[in-house]
Amino acid sequence: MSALMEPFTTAMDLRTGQLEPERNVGVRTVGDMRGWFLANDSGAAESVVYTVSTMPVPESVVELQSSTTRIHAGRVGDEFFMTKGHFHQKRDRSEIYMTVAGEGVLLMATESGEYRTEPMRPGTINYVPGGWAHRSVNVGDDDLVFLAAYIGDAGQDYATIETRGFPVRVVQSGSGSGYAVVNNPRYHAA
Ligand code: PAN
Ligand code: ZN
Repeated sequence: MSALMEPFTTAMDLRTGQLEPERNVGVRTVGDMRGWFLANDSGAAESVVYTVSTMPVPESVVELQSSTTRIHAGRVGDEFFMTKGHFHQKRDRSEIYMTVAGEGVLLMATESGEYRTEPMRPGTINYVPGGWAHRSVNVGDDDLVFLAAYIGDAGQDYATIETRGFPVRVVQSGSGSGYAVVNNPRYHAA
């Protein structure tokens, strides 16, 4: 029998989402996300859209993966900064998001093109059932920070979203931090 994992603790600053110790960080820039936004980016390709800090846990069904995501405030064209979004590789694997800071929209969609939006603000706990692709969008003026916890062997399938997109986009509307959910002209249904 293999050795048990060592327990470990991470401290999160509840105002900023900063982790101590910091965990394995992935960075997505505007340049990395070319083609994911509808507009061609006119801004700096090296601008950071979001970072993801992932806990060091094996990708096994008996474990719980978790990560902290920080989406900066900004837009490409009229579209707010957002995560790429994905289905889980194992489609039936579910997930929980808890928002720590900022204001966002959690966009979810099924393979058949149904979609839902749910609010994200400090203290909200969103449940993402199996079968729903999920993308988070920062519609506020500050960083959107949230903790995600998911079944360890879920895996992330980005290719399906890269090919088909989400049925809708979350765009700026009016002045300030108003937003609207509009059809995505590039969406390809399954
Ligand atoms: C989250 C996401 C994270 C970044 O941990 O992976 O917010 O979004 P993308 O993975 O779409 O770039 C999650 O949903 N994990 O399954
Ligand atoms: Zn996920």
